[in-house]
Amino acid sequence: MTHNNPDPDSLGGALGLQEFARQAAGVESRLAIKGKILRAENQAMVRELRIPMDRIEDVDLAEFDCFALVDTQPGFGHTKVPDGVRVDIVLDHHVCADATVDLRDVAFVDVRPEVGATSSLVASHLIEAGVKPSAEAATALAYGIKTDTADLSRNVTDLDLKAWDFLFPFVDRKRLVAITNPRLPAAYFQTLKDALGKVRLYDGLTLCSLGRTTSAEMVAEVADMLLRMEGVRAVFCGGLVGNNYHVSVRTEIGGDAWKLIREGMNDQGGSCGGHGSVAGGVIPLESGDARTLRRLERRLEKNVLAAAGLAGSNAAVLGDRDD
Ligand SMILES: [Mn+2]
Repeated sequence: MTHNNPDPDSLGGALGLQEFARQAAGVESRLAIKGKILRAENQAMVRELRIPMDRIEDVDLAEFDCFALVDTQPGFGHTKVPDGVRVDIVLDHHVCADATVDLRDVAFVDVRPEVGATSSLVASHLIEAGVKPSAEAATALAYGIKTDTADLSRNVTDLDLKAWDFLFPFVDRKRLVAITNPRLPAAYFQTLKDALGKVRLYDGLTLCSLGRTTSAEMVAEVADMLLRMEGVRAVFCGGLVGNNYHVSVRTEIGGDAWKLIREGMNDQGGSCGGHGSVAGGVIPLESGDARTLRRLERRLEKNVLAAAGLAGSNAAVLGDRDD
């Protein structure tokens, strides 16, 4: 099982673990998810690689001897381990502030927060076991590494590079390109247009609240995009999906995204996690009405500015061209 609304790294890691179980141990497994596959790229990944998966609620868990969590940990806000299930394996690279995480009863724990992608960590087990991955597993793992490390540019360790070199000869490059460049719905560009109108620029720090939006992935995508602006060293981006306010933080390499999200979300409830220059979190709200949302956004902005040493500064916005 992955975290809710699985991203490429969690899907890649899960597929890699299945490959490991099949080839190194002769064990068949099923991949189960909760939530939806939301980004167009992630949907293309599932389609191109024909990733077989079930909804966790449709799986009869009593039929299984072993339960693994990939790219997440028990107790994380975006992961609900089904009642009565004992977790046997945890493969992850996130740091978490939640005190509820308890790994003492888990038989096999491999959590390495310094590694750029869970997919790299899973690939290292394939390397050690001498497993030659299928094109599907290799492509999924490689795409997981590619997305979590922004093309091997962020949070990269020697292990990520070693995993990439190992996987690349097995990767189906044609399908990898199809996954990386899918067609996008018009609604995507509408969201982008709205987001740009809500950007608040401070000295080296950019905030953007999308208001009500389509998915947590959209929040992450806008955060990634805004970090590319010249002079921007950190981005704090949020958006409401249902009654949950999702936050994505990005910093330039060497920055501490987790510190910024922790201090930004201070006293607002919810949960957050992250590693290096990437962090994400979610704040459950009692109501998703406009007033509640505005008040939350104001408190977050105040916290984030204080955390960045910018308390009291004024925001600039992306205005209309006047020429
Ligand atoms: Mn990951």
